[in-house]
Parts: sequence; C-alpha cells; structure tokens
Amino acid sequence: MGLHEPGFEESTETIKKQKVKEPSMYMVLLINDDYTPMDFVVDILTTVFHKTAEEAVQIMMNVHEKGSGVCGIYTYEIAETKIETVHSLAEEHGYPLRSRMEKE
Ligand code: TYC
Repeated sequence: MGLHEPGFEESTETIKKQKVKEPSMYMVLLINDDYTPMDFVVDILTTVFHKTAEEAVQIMMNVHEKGSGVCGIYTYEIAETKIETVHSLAEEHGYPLRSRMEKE
C-alpha cells in the first residue's frame, strides 16, 4: 500500500502536494585553440554529442570564430561524462582541446 493511499495511518492528515523538482541543466561548451584539427572537433561533435555532420561543422566553425560554443545541454552527471570523454579522446590524440560546463 502506498504511503498516501486510503487506509494508511497518514490518510486523515492533510496530504501536501508533492513538488517535482526538475534537475538543473548544464551547457557543455567546446573551447577554441590553435592546434586541434577541425576534422577532429567535427568527429567529437558527431560521436560524443550526436550531432549531424552539418550541425557539427556549423558548431565547430562557430567555436573557431567566437572562441567557445555550446554543443549540448545535459544534467550535471551527463555533462561531466561528456567533458571527460572529450578530454580523454583529445589527450589520446595529443590535442589540447578543452571542454567545460556552464549552468544553463
Ligand atoms: N581553431 C582550430 C583550427 O583552426 C579548430 C578548432 C575548432 C579547435 C574548435 C578547437 O574547439 C575547437 N584548427
């Protein structure tokens, strides 16, 4: 029997409406640098962030021109995992590509 179903000992008390708290969301950004190849950034955007080839090129060029750019919005844990994945792939290939999150 659920806590707030009739018959439970709390059932005669006022039952407060349960507030559903949405999780905070975090933007994952890529940071521009002078050394990471454009193709590698596009690959990261398609494989890690599931962008189409066209979206990936657009986001990469935006980061290249503006210095940074959003590649996705996720819960904290997912954002953290995306960033770790970017950093370990970049490190594996010897590139200085960096990623960080910002609260939405
Ligand atoms: N500026 C890099 C180049 O000219 C490309 C690049 C784009 C690097 C986005 C990082 O997050 C980045 N090869």
